Amino acid sequence: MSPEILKAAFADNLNFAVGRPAEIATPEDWYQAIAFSVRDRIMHRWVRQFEKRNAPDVRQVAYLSAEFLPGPHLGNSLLNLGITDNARKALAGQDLDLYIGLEEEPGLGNGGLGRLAACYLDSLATLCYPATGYGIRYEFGIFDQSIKDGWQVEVTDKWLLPGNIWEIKRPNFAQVVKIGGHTETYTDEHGAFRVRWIPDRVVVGVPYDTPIVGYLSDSCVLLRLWSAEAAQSFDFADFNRGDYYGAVEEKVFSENISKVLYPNDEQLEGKRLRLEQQYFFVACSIKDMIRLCLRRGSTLERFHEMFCVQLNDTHPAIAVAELMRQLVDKYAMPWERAWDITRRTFSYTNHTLMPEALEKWPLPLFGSVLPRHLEIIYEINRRFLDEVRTRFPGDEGKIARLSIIDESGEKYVRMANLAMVGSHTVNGVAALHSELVKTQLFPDFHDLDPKRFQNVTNGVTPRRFLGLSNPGLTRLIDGRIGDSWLSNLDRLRELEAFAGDVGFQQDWMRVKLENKTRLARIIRDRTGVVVDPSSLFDIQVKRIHEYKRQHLNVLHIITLYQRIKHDPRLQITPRTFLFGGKAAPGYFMAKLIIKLINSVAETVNQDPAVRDLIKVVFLPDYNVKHAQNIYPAADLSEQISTAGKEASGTGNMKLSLNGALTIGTLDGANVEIREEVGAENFFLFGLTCEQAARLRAGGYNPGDYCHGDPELRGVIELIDSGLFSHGDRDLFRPITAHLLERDDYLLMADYRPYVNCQQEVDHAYRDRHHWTRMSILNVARMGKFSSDRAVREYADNIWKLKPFAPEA
Ligand code: NBG
Repeated sequence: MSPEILKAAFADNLNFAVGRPAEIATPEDWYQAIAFSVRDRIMHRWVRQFEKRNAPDVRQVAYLSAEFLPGPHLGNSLLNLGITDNARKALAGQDLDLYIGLEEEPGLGNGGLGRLAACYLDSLATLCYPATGYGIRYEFGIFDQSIKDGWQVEVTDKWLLPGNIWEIKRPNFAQVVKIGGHTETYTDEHGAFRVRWIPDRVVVGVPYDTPIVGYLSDSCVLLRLWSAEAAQSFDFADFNRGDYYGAVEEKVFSENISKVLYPNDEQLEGKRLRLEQQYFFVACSIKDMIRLCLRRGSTLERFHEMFCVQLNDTHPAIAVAELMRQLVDKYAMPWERAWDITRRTFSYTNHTLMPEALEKWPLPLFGSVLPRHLEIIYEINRRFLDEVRTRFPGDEGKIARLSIIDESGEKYVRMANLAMVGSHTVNGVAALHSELVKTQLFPDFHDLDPKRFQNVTNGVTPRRFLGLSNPGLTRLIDGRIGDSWLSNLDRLRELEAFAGDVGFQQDWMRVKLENKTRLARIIRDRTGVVVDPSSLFDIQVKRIHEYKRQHLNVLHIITLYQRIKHDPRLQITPRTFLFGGKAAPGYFMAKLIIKLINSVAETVNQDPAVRDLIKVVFLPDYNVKHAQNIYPAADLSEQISTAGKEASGTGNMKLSLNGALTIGTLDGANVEIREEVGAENFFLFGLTCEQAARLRAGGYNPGDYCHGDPELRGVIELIDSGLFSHGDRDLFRPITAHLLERDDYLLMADYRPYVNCQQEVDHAYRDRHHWTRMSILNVARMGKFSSDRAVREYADNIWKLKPFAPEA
């Protein structure tokens, strides 16, 4: 696509799609014109792809996920189409990056889980797999975070306000979804006993389609997001009776279903609307697949040959019962046959061991929203438990644990058990996590059928997270090993040969410094804090959660602060500590940790005794867009969760891919990152998962650690003294009291090893050539963590999916 053609396209779209001649066009208008032009270029791939995907013998994957976090589209689409440079030329004199930066991101996810789904779409498209991502078009995505007086304030997200050029509404593929009501039995025309569901509400799901284009692949996949609308905009019966408001009310009620994304970590139990959301998008998606299957002239007997469906965590697990309902109730298929098809269709990825995130629904609530599904689940469960009884006669404990219904107290439907029973394969998201899924989470299912368990270690797309975010490093790498590594990340290995090359190291340091200088400007503009780009950038960006232990990082900062105060001549490596991340609005401790970070920042940054040796920054509103500016500037990546708690992590991969060294525990994918980059290029500390378990089993007493370590005691006392809280001695007491009395996440036990390890970091950074060598080796050895590798593993081992042959 030559610059001339693009230039003409921009001008045309500015005139005809945006309707603003160049003389009066604002940057927003230009953004739109460019976006329309890029979308046009994607369109013909999309049309061809649709035909190919729906050809009679093609099997495709449907990735069902309540969350997708794609990030802004324009920059990435330009990169993937290979036209960024020509677009720049076409805009001679104008600032393409300014326009790219104007795009609102679709924040349709909380964090790692939604972002992983987006990385997988990028890889599915790049590798030419036939795929559709199905999800919810939330009108309000994850809240925007601002910081007032050190506290998080949630502001409603308004991503759709400026309009969304990347989506196309498809009212002709809308689906009707039933909710509530009751069931009835009847005898059909063949004399067979049947059940029907009489709902008390129906809503319409309207799909909005966004094409996701692959990297230089000529291919794209479809992201189909469902939006809820009222069955009729007006109930004319009510309207004619004069009840105008009553009629409108129904519309508002229906539209509520796709209104807002629920922030995770919060107590979701009993949130009816959340269950309705899950069912809503699952029902629309299953019906859409059935429609496509029948449209291809196939019978539903072959459903599982046309579609494999991946359940991204348990949020879409109701799909198991919904497919059964469709096959048995609507298409009159015998139960056994329908169950066989269902089991061959689904596979399930588990993304967490945290008990509070394992979804369960109170039985009465579940039955009132989905009465028919509850009956179907009972029948699935009855048959399943009968099988279990024959294999493990008399083991009632096992039966109770395997049951889809939790009957230990108040009754619940366990979504993870439903997903397990209804899937042919379950996988965890890192080697360690997949082991824990077998041994801790589902040991009884593992006894029953060990072959069903697999591991697929997460991966991230190098396109967005290196090619797009870090053009400086990309150019440097291209200059040495060519540019094919972006679609074959293993080729980064070739950089190993240059790890000791002083010239290359200098270029590497220069790029890092440029990235840090850019981030320093952003920090100054957004927070007013001035940081030194030559200091060590120590970065922890991720959701705020006690298990991720941002407060352990804070304890280290206060330790350094204390040391500097005690010894005015102390020499340490100057550091900038950067935090970013949102806390669930209802998670008190997480919000207090944000306040603590900001309070420590305020005190430390202003204290002249610190001599600017340390700076602490909390960058508000961490999201994909901001992440893209942060990763390239990191020297040190904080991956310090309590071992056994972080399923995988993906930020750890993105940071390392951008040349940061990791300080981390043996948790999640850290274990494999360390294996790949080499123990000598990784700062390891802390308890292992087994040690943590033993410590807890032996009666952990966090107070002992504190009393036995004067420095740690000093840190806790400093927090309790009110120094960071304008004299308020109680403000942070919930944190310190928890640490001393319970310390669920073992910060006290890991404190000393962590602080000592940080000292090693401090020393290592002084030898810049050695540090740079380690940084180069980290990048060179990140090939495994490409989402291309992960998607290939899913396709080969779980979905049994073949890519399209490349076009001639
Ligand atoms: C998250 C885990 C992360 C993991 C992502 C993607 C949930 C429920 N889980 O460790 O906490 O990297 O999933 O797999 O959001």
